[in-house]
Amino acid sequence: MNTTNTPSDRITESSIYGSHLPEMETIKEELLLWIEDFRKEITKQTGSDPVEHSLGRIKSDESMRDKCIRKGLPFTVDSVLHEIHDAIGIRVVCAFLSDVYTIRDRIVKFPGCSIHAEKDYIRHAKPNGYRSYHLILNVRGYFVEVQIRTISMDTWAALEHHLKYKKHVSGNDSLIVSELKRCADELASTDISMQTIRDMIFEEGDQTGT
Ligand code: 0O2
Repeated sequence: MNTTNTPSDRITESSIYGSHLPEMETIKEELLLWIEDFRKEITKQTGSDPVEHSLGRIKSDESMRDKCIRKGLPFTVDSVLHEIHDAIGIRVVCAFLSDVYTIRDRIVKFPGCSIHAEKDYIRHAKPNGYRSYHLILNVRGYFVEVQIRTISMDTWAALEHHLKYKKHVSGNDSLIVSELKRCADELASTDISMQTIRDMIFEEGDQTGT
């Protein structure tokens, strides 16, 4: 038995992703760097940072196991890499609505990536009020789920996750469901107002040459 494993060997051995894990980590880091470089570039050009924060994660074995059970899949490398598309996850949180689409346009230009699926839950919010822009990319044979959203959308998703996501909410909980939806819609309306204010400030700046 080999007792001289490196830390990365040990992670590899204990994970469902096995020997795929180092490449998955590399893809995650490269994508985050791609976003970070763009962020710096835009901030330099316009003085306005399009990204509030970004983060990446490899879905834990525990979450993956739960997801396989939920989807009726066996907990195998094939399931987690091919049937499930968010083993690698990136989330980008933007200040303004228009930034979400600016970031989307940058991300899809990541060298060697192709778009497997794209869901605009901002223009087409989920019935419960969830909003976010989702991209499923294929990068060097691995799926990556990218979620791009505003601070308001992120706040709602985090709070809703705490409250009920993945827990059964029955018809008797319709008040909870409708209250959550109301909060999501109010935040969405605030996002539109904040975007309008930003556009007014920028237009004014343009007119005065500042
Ligand atoms: P998590 O947060 O990773 O533990 P999928 O379930 O991914 O195979 P589906 O249903 O088409 O396929 O995915 P969808 O609806 O695009 O959602 C994928 C992810 O978006 C979820 O991953 C959540 O992170 C987030 N999401 C979607 N709907 C909601 C929602 O109503 N509330 C919140 N808070 N997040 C949501 P996971 O793996 O389900 O969960």
